[in-house]
Amino acid sequence: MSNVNDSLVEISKNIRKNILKMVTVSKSSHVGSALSIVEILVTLYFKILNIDPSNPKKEDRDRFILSKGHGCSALYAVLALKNFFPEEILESYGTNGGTLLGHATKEIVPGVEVSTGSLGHGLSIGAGIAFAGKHDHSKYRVFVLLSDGECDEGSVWEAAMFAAHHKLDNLIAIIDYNKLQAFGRTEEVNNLEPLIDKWKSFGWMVQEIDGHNFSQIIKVFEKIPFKENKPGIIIAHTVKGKGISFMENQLVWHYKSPSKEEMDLALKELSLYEDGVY
Ligand SMILES: Cc1ncc(C[n+]2csc(CCOP(=O)(O)OP(=O)(O)O)c2C)c(N)n1
Repeated sequence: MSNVNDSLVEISKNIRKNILKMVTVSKSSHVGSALSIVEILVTLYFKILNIDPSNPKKEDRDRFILSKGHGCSALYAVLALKNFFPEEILESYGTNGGTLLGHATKEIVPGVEVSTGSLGHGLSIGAGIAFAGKHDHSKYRVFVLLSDGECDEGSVWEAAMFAAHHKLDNLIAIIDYNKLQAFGRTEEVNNLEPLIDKWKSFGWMVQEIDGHNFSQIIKVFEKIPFKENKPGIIIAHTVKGKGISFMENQLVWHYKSPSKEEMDLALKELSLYEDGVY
């Protein structure tokens, strides 16, 4: 493994630690959803996106939209580590009077481009921003991270048609394909397969990766645009609850929040447990 990947692995461990603490202290849901997207977010924010934490509204910045807004504890942890705001603010996540709410919220959280949480809207908003970018001859790119369950929404496919029609090769969607939703397996709730063929038939250039493998993630992002005049989509195979053995692929961790003991156990697995630090 290269040095670059080593440092991304270290950053990811830190992000997982912060996610676990945030959801435990606030007794909130969606820990599995957040753990599923850590490597994708870390690669984007620490290697790929053209962004400046000291100037979050910089005109030519790349735009990132977390369409699966319920996974925002991961985004907040990444934004804090990237110095968009002080790490201490993470402690207020999901608490009364705090600024970090349980779904991604713009304006009050520096670095969050779009408020999300109601699933199925991020791609439409991203397509609109990408369309505006083309119109203005801007160089920025728009990245939208969706969940698999979100693809049940008709609005996703409306945006898919719009983006292909308008040749938005500055738009890149990523599907966090962890195969679990809130109440069941994706294939049982509403089977998405053949997912790759569906996106291809909508006029998108499709790439498929392991969404926890840094080499694959970096490589695919470096290929953008996948093809001139076509929007790109990355189907990232992931594991809900990734990194914590007793949370991996377990539906219960969509809604359940960890107890203090479960958090300690999880931090021990990450080798980041510090007795008494909570
Ligand atoms: C429009 C809409 N309907 C329902 C919900 C409630 N909800 C929150 S998360 C979720 C599904 C979770 O599964 P998935 O979208 O695949 O995301 P994951 O947590 O696996 O990343 C649902 C139905 C919502 N947030 N928005």
